[in-house]
Order: sequence, then structure tokens, then C-alpha cells
Amino acid sequence: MKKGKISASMMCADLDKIFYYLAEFKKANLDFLHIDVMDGSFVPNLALGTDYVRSLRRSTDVPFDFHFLVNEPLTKMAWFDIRPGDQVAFHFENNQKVNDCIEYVKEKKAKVFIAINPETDFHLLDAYLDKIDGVLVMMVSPGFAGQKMLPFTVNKVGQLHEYLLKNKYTNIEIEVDGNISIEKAKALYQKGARIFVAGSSSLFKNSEASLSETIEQMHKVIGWQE
Ligand code: S6P
Ligand code: MG
Repeated sequence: MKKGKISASMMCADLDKIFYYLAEFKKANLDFLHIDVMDGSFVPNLALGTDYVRSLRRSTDVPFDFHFLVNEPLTKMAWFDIRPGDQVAFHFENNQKVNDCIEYVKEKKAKVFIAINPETDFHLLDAYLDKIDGVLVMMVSPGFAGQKMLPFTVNKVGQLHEYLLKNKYTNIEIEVDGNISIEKAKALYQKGARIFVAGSSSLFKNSEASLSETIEQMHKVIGWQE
């Protein structure tokens, strides 16, 4: 089975440890930094602004996994420096310009993901499956770190995986976001998820294990064990 990837949720990273985190992620060859962009309108929170994200970019060459939780993503994506090798998810909900968003991200030579809220039916994405690289499934209500996973989302991931296989979309990757602990990553890997947003439930949790040990534990449950 294809190995899973980790995307570190940077809204959970304490500023006083940021260079330590970036060094560890580089050392571990982490796949992505997850960059939540929130506008206080699509969700009731604000997160990661343009200047901070630009400054992060100067401090690391780990690719970015943008997650735009905003209204008018087509306008707001252009405020950020999206590069080849990045991946970009924008939400399906309240988005009248899904096709334009897809085209925009492709022009930037980044991977295109559509994000869906827990209650959103994945069948609504049918018209876009030929054009996208992945689906980001929210496992909690969008907007805040530190929430509990909504239990029904686990089966939703399994159903989406089956549906993609049945319809021969074997290249479309499933990313899961929200309360991804090591235990939940293991269950979701088995359900077909392949990209795991690691926030306060794993990488940025105060635990006995060091950051590199936590990364190692996560890798083990997402297919890195021979
Ligand atoms: C939430 C956001 C997420 C969080 C992540 C935090 O709306 O999209 O990416 O940053 O879920 O992780 P945790 O483990 O605190 O849920
Ligand atoms: Mg996110």
C-alpha cells in the first residue's frame, strides 16, 4: 500500500519554538507544512496571514499544503506565493468559482485539492474528479484546532475511498484534517486516507515523546513499516 504523508499544521506551532520545529521537519523529510488561511467570514476565526506565511517560506524549503477556509478563494489565493510542489485546497462550500480555482492552482503547477466540511456530501464533487489531485475531508467543524473528531467522518472517508476506486480515480488522494492523533491516523490510513494533517493531537501535543519520536510513530501507522 502507498505510504502516507504528514502535513504539519502550522497554526498549532508555538512561535517560540518555530525554528526547532522547522529544523526537525526538515531532518525528518516531512512532506508538507499545512497552512490554514482563515478570513473570519467563511469560518469564525482568523489564521495565518500573508506576511507570516511569506516569512515562513523564507525559513524553510518544506513544501506548503495550503488550506483556504475563506470566502472568495479565487481572490484570496492570489495574495499568497503558491509554488510548484505545493498543494492547495480550497473549499467547495459557498464557492461559485470552483472551476476557476482549479485552473488557478494548476497554472501555479501545484496540486489541486477540494476541501469539504464534515456535512458536505462528496458526491457533489463528481463534476470535478477528472481535474483534481485530491479531496481534503474535514473531520471537525472548520475553524479551530483542538476539537474532537466527528465520528461519522471516519466512515465517510472509507466510503469516499471506495467510491474513488470504483470509478477508477485511483490517483485522487484523500487528506484528513482535524483531531488526527496517532491512533486515528492508523484507522484512517486503513480507510484509505493518505495525507494526515498533524496538529495539536499529535506533533504539537505536549507529550513524553520527542517530536522526532512522534513523527516516527506516525510514520509507522501510515505505511512506513516494511
Ligand atoms: C481547522 C484547521 C485544521 C487545524 C488542525 C489542528 O479548521 O483546518 O487544519 O489546524 O485540525 O489539529 P488538531 O489536532 O488540533 O485538530
Ligand atoms: Mg486545515
